[in-house]
Amino acid sequence: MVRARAVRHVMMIRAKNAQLTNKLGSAVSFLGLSMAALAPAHAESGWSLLNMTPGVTEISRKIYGLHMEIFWICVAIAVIVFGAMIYSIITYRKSKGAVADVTLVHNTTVELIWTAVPVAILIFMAVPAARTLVEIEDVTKTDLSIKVTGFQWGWQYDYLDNGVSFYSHLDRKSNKARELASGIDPNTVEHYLLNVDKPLVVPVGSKVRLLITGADVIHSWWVPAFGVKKDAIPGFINEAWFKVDTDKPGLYRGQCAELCGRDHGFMPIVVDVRTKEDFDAWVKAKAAEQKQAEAPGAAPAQAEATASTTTG
Ligand SMILES: [Cu+2]
Repeated sequence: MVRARAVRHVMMIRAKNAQLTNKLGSAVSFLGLSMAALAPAHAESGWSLLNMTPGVTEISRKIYGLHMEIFWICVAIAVIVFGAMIYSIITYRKSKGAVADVTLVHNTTVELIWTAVPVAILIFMAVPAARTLVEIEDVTKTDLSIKVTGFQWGWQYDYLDNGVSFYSHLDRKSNKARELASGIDPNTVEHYLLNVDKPLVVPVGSKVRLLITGADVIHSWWVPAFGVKKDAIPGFINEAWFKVDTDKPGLYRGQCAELCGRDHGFMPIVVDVRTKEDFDAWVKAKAAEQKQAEAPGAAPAQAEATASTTTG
């Protein structure tokens, strides 16, 4: 019966009753609050801010789907269990002359049922979850590889296919406003602490592989809209991938999600997702600019690049 109920609830979700889903989802989805804050500007408001967002990749939508399916299963179980409990407490209370039913203490059939039903529910949840997990880990057939290095406190991006490499730091406006007695109201700074000087630029509709590592301590590269959150650990290379829907170019924001020291809160991530043509043009220009900077006689640019690494 629990299973039938669960299936019915899952079907409800598939009917995409978004409003109700968001309202109830919000009650338990604490993490979703910050995730929604990182979503693009056109994001929803009100109750839906408390839930996860479906994101802009197939994987992120699958993760969202799993989140909602399992949420509804939990709701169904809670309704059944607490319903039975509250009903029993009220109906069979001592003051009404209720006497404990001792036959249930060792009832093999009941014990079998309350073992089998949870196992069935767990399998019902584990199969789609495992399938999605395998897909998340599948970094084959990628179009582009980028090495992401977290450092105190910023990100370094190396485009392994074409040699483009740069550092990405908190933008100047946020950086100024965050200083003590800066006199700047953070509310007046657009995308306060969620903006960078140089965003990671990627093409839309391409499978982008990230090789994630850390230069000093453990950081974590987290962009909710892509369904990607991967630790950047010194001495290890973690892999992740994302493929943004072809109709969803734009700016997507994230943050370091591993407490990494004093300025942990000041190393945001911005991904600029462009059309393939725009991306190709950007890579070409960036590679040329870099080549020029590295050419003999271009010492100032080189010095500046080195300085940015050391000042972090
Ligand atoms: Cu960090």
